[in-house]
Amino acid sequence: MDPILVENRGGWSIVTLNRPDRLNAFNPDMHRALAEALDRLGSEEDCRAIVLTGAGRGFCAGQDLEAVGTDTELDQTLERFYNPLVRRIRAMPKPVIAAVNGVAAGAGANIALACDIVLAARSAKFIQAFAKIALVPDSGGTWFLPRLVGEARARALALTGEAVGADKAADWGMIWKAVDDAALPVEAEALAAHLATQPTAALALIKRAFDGSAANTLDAQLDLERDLQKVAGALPDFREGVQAFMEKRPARFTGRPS
Ligand code: T3D
Repeated sequence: MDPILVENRGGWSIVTLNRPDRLNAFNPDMHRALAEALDRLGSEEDCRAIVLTGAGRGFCAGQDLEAVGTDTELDQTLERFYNPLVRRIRAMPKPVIAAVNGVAAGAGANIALACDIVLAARSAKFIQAFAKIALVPDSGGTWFLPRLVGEARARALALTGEAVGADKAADWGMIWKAVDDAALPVEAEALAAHLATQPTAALALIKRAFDGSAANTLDAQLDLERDLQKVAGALPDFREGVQAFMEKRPARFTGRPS
């Protein structure tokens, strides 16, 4: 069974973590297949948005604890697999939507949070499961969580490993939206299909602006916005967007950088 399924939906693609009997926990094969798929989709001009979801009843249960065995050099797994995965998602020059169809635990939760927009089925849960096995939240969890939900909630979630349901996650600002379970694929597809018609190169610049803001002072961020706006202003989609507005018609964006 392929650990990762990739389907081209015409303008956007859906990537499915596919080890449902292990709640899509990561092993090295799944990591390698996901990296290969994301690298390919990242450079495909015709793919203008990506949906990441899980097969079966879970989204992802993090590291496959059978595969890790008694390995004590866990830093190597992070260095080889998880950290490049989070960096790949953040640097992807197009929107990445997590469609969290079920439980997202450990690194699985934080990989969802690394995505640009997180939709979750109402029955899904987010669990910082690390402390329960005497580990530290990884895959960016200690960076994403305090920024999303604030220090108090982030610390408590990491220290207790308490599950957060999708509705509460949305109320807390951890994710974009909780939707009825049956509606998740439809909502995720509609969002991806919409984003695939938008000015992709400009969306990539927006991602860069937000990534920069995390470490920047207001002054530095103003400079970054100025620099990115210079690039955006030279995009053919900017000309098309303005022209479409003036002509009172929908814009026909190519998404291309030139
Ligand atoms: O470098 C490194 O390697 C360190 C990196 C660490 C990154 C991490 O992600 S550490 C955190 C690892 N993940 C966990 O600790 C979560 C473990 N799983 C759970 O706590 C529970 O499975 C869930 C809360 C996610 C879901 O519970 P539930 O009751 O809905 O399902 P279940 O019955 O526990 O799981 C269903 C099956 O999936 C079960 O197999 P079975 O009994 O049907 O044959 C279970 O063993 C398997 N499974 C679930 N999670 C994992 C897993 N198998 C391997 N690894 C898992 N992480």
